[in-house]
Amino acid sequence: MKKQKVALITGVNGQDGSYLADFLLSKDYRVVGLLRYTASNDSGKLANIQHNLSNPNFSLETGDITDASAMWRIIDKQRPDEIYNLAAQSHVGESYRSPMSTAHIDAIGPLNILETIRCLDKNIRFYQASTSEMYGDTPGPQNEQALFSPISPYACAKVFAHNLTATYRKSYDIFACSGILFNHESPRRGEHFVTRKITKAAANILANNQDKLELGRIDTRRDWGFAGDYVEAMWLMLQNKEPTDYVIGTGETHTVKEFVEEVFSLAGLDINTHMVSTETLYRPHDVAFLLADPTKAETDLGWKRKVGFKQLAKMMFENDTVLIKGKK
Ligand code: F7E
Repeated sequence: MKKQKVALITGVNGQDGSYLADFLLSKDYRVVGLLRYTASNDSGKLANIQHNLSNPNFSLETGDITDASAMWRIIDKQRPDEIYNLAAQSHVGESYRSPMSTAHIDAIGPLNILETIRCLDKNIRFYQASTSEMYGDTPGPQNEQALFSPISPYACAKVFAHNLTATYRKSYDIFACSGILFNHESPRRGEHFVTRKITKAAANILANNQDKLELGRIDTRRDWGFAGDYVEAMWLMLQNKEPTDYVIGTGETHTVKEFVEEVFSLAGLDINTHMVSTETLYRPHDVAFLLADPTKAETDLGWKRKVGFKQLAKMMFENDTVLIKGKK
């Protein structure tokens, strides 16, 4: 009988972690999710994984990726075949306010995991969540050869982790790769990211809970895809013959304003009446233009996004409409 594969997912309760858990469980993996310990019994933090809690192939460990001893203890106990490092302080704006904790979580966290793999079992395959933010001011379209030019503490920490992953691959022959994922969204997206803020506000305005959506810059461009599509790419990278890094995105770019227009047209709302852009929400420096060139992933992995921009906006807006109606 074929041995059941074991995957450890850090950040399992986040958007990507929860979609990846669903995906791997559907492939008959035993999935171990890592959660950061909190003394409060906040049920909200389990919302994205609630539906898997009774699955015998799903279990949770508590620990923090910034704690090397905790990572050693958990990896030694679980002996996973694959580790997906999705835990992060992932809010770019917040990284300006909390640069040190961002560096600890996003740079030292992956180092702790890679060191454990190196010392304990070099057969464990490792996936690092890299990001299009690393390109900063580099003009698009961005592919694997484009220059990293980070302009936020978040992006600086992610570049460190990205380079470290390649270093462990080259120096120690560890199957370690990074997915350079462009923005990816879903109904499970955190409410502080711009797409979810927009879809939630539109639903709230329709329900008379809110009058205006306040945003920062609306002229920045992002390549937005569906998170559910992107977790498959993570898995494909670890099933590859050779480890290497891949850009994952849609190959389409839109401004924040275009996302608002798309959602507001679904809601029948007037952008001039219900949206305002205020400088107080601007970042010290914002990435202006992101556009993925995912040719390498499409060619090597046979991966392609399924959900497009309009479908994504609709899916998220409809979900928030249902959620807000349910709260009334
Ligand atoms: O901002 C602008 C903001 O926070 C998108 C993370 O997952 O993707 C994400 O990073 C744009 C920026 O995503 C608001 O200034 C305007 O230009 O949704 P976001 P992000 O910064 O692109 C990458 C790939 C990651 O790796 C990150 O972890 O929207 N914007 N007004 C706003 N953004 C927010 N959050 N809130 C606003 O009110």
